[in-house]
Amino acid sequence: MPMDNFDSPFLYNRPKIDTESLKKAIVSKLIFSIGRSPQEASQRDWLNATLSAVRDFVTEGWITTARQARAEDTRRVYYLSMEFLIGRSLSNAMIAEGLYETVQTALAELDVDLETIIEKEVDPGLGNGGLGRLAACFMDSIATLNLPGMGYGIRYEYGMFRQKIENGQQVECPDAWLEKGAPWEFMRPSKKYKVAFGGHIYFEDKKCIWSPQDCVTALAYDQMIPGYENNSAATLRLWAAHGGESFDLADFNRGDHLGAVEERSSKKNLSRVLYPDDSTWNGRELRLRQEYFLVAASLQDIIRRHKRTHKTIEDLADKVAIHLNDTHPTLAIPELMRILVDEEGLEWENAWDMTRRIFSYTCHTLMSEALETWPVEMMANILPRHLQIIFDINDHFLEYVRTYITTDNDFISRVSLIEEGYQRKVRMGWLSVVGSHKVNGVAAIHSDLMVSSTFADFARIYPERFTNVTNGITPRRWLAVANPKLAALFDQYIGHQWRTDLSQIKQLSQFASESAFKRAIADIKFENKVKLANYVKKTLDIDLDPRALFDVQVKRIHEYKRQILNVLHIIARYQAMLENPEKEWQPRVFILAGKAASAYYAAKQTIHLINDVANIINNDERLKGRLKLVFIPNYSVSLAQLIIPAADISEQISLAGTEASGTSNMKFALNGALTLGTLDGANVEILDNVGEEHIFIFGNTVEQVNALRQKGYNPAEYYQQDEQLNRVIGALVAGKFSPEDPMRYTNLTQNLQYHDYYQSLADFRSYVDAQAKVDEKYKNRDKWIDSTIQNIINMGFFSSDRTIMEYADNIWKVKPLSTNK
Ligand code: 26W
Repeated sequence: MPMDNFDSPFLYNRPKIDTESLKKAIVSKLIFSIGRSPQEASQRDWLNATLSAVRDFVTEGWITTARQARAEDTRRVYYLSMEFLIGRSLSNAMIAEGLYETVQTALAELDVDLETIIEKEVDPGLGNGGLGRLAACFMDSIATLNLPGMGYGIRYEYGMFRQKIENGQQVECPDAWLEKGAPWEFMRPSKKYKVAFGGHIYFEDKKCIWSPQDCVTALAYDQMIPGYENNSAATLRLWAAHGGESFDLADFNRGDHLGAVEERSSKKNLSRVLYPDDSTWNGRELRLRQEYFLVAASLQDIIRRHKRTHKTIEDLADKVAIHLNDTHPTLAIPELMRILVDEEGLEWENAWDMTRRIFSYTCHTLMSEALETWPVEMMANILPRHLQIIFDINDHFLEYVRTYITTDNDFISRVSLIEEGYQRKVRMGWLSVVGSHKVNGVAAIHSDLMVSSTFADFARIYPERFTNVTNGITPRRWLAVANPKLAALFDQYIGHQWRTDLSQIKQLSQFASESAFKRAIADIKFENKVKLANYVKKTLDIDLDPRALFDVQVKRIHEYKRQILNVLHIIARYQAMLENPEKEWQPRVFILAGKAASAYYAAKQTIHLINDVANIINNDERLKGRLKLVFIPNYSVSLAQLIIPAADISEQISLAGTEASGTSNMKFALNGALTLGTLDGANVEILDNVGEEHIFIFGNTVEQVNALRQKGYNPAEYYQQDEQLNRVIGALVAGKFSPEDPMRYTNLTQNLQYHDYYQSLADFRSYVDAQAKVDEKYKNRDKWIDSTIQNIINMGFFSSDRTIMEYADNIWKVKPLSTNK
């Protein structure tokens, strides 16, 4: 390969570039790549020129990494995910390359403000929430640990919709993120594959032949993921479907935005739009096609790469690990079987053994409605050969179950990969478990619940297959990039090793009682709050006092996450303040943000309610500004980077047993917010790490939740017995927050009064009491800062570097490449 002979004096011991040379590099990009002179360049032109100048630095290390992986011929891991929420590239890349200050000075000398252009970069919204952001943190860790790994995803032309709030309600707008250009990506014209759909199958002797009806071309676009100061970079390869007609934005705006895209989509429009549903599954045909598109293109690419350096496919399982990020890419299991058996001519048993050694699977949820199933009929139309293979896998599997486990027919029908009934369905979760050698949950409590509930039958069949890998976050983006002042403070005290070994953050404990250190922490938090307050003033024209306690809940809007419980407490506080206006109330600002799936009525109502309550509270002068509520529109990775460092309280209030892990809980704690949370997801491990004096835990445990459900949960018992709750519900029923339309929340309140599936009313009292403790603690600012520090210094465990090393050692069996430095 010509690239293997590529050599550059800069590849090793690259000299740090000086300001003058960097200025030249940026101006040269501006003129020769962008085609603008410095005199006429817009801020965006400067951004693009800077991005491509910085990109050049990463590219050298990227090429070396790829060459090294080829030369060392080690086992590699491929991370398959329908979502990657990578966030903006520029700041992260500058920090990874140690270039931040030099770029800042170079641009300043060119009369350009770095902060201004950073804010202009698009934030690619190629994911819904936690699962997509986790995949991005993992790529960052893979790059930083110099692991031989690569990500595969889809280059959606329209990412997660942009959320606007009009008259208090969510309005969805298309996110045409590519329109402004994507200077960070590399198009790979030589990497294209055909992906086939439909048609029929027939047999020639014993050999099965699939004769597809149509086919789409997948084109590769690479995103470089820079490793932190290690002169290496990982690749995230995103597939775009080729061709397709235009897309009617007017239809999109009219409401049924997915419907509009789907109808107009010829089969070639596969990568047009990301499905904006988080935790619900709705069986749309285009989604099934998207999933197969990702899988088919990625497997062809993986096998092509393998064959380039290996004579045989037989050692594929020694050289390749493939990870399934939830069940969305699970068609890779029958697809690999198809390739091995139909195309490579391997025996079924051999192919199956290889397949199982290659795949591993992470389950990210316990919600039954999120478990993917596809109608057999739909799969028969779109992927007839894959359906046939799934039936064969099922036959082998059920035969095994019958032989090794004495069991009844009920058990067999429960574990069958095919759900029987009026409409037969393929159970993708079951297929993932059967086709993988390891299955993991994402936090200790979640992994326990997984084997005792969702996968209980499978845990009996394959007890050694199930394991836990607690999620983590990258300290580069979530501390160094998002909170540069705090990062610089830590560098000053303990050096900057914590950036690649977060356990070192514990060393700050020796300064934990020093007043200068404590003051610095408090000052930085205050500055971050001022910054957020300025943003809120500028975008929403609401005044926030940075001296107030900032209480934040930012995440997808979902009933199980219980934003409603937050609102119930805000209303209770509002009523209490009006009743006793002279009391010394701790000034509070409640901040919420998050998107609702476009067809999720209850979630949209929640957003409307938050905005209605905000409207009343923020305009009530009797409160003298001591209570504020803001809903910040269009939550995204870049907004998270602004909001999280400004929080005093992190709301993690899901019903116990519903949030698999949560990852924002880790980001908040690392940035010094105290968690107010239930014993759910990773909150449990955060409690273990920070200690109970430094966290506010409330609410029922999983056991109590289940017991309540078993005995027949009756929400009325709670609001009838709790006077304060009764008044809150009363105000809602009376339409106090929507006087112009008093019936607006009838559905919402009836649901709470008569069903309350997520038991908000059962946890109300304990939540309100915990909130009172928050106020109490905040009065003693010195003690509060102590707890802030204890949160920060005990977050070492929650680095995604630790998470990824656990995957690498225990599941993927891959080792870091020798170092590039
Ligand atoms: C097919 C529709 C669909 C789409 C996305 C179903 C389910 C999902 C995801 C599983 C939702 C998700 O993002 N889950 C979150 O994953 C995070 C990373 O592990 C966890 O921290 C969150 O608790 C979990 O909700």
